[in-house]
Amino acid sequence: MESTRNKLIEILSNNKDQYISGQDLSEKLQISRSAIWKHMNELKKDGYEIEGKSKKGYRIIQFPNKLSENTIKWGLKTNWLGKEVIHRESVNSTQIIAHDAARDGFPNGTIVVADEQTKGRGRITRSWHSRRDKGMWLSMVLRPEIEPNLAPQLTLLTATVLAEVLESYTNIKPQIKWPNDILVNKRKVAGILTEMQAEQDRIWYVIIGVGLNVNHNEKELSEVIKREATSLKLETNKEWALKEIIQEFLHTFEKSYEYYLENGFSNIKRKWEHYGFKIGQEISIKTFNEEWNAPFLGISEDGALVTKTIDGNTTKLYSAEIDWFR
Ligand code: BT5
Repeated sequence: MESTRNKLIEILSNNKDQYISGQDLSEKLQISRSAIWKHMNELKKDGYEIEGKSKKGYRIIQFPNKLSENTIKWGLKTNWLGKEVIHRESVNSTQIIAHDAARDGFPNGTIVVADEQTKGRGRITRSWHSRRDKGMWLSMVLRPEIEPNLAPQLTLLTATVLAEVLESYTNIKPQIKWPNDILVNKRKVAGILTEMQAEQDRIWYVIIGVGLNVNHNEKELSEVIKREATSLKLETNKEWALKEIIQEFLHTFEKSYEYYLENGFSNIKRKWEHYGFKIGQEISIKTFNEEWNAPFLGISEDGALVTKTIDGNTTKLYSAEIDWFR
């Protein structure tokens, strides 16, 4: 049922400028014309605008803007990521829902998407502004068979995926600020939050949360973050279809994640360093109890920040805040 509908959407999408007859569709999909008619009605319920003309056939006029489990799934090209979608209009945080889902046994690849978050989370105790319908507020439930100490690599992997998707899809030039911020023109457009449940040598599950500002105009970026944040719309002067960005992200993530599980981190490291912000330059570093300036030398094979200590020795940092000189 679901795959027939996906195929139907694919055929309609590939024939946007012409009508395709009920007969053609019924042959291509190997279902009756009345079954096609039923599928069309389902699509309309989810916001697709489809024109049906007798003698000519069907043509898609408008794809839905609103998100729903169906609109996210239909046309999604992944094999396992996002096969289970939990969509809510308003939630405190998609991370919380995803943790619950993971504990309740939802499968690897389940995603949680919300139109709005009232208590979106950043790292530590920071918050994430998630205005209704303006961005991608998404969490993924993953059950990777890797050692818990490698989990930070997943944040870096996610950052490279976001950077790649933004670059290829919107044509902007993103940069990644270690470890988890995506910047465009030095302003933050996206953030990533990785949380996990693990034992000493085994991960039960990982929740990767991604927040991406998409269609905010200047006023809609809240006062607090306005100076440091941006959205795709502000950078490109156009509105973007959330559904398509989500599908593009999931598709690219799935490929990259599978490659990582099979081949390890080195490819991701290379990509990350390609997008890395301030690599080779002086940055300011803040750890739990110290603050100093040092060159940002790159990232290590295990995903740490490589820099120098105050005494000038090369060192790896696993958690720190970095800043730069504006
Ligand atoms: C992050 O934390 O950047 C991780 C953000 C993860 C958000 C996603 S949305 C889906 C999922 N559900 C959640 O509840 N969270 C995840 P951090 O590096 O700590 O950055 C937080 C800081 O970014 C804040 O203190 C603000 O300064 C800034 N900030 C908050 N909202 C922002 C926004 N919408 N755009 C840009 N910057 C923002």
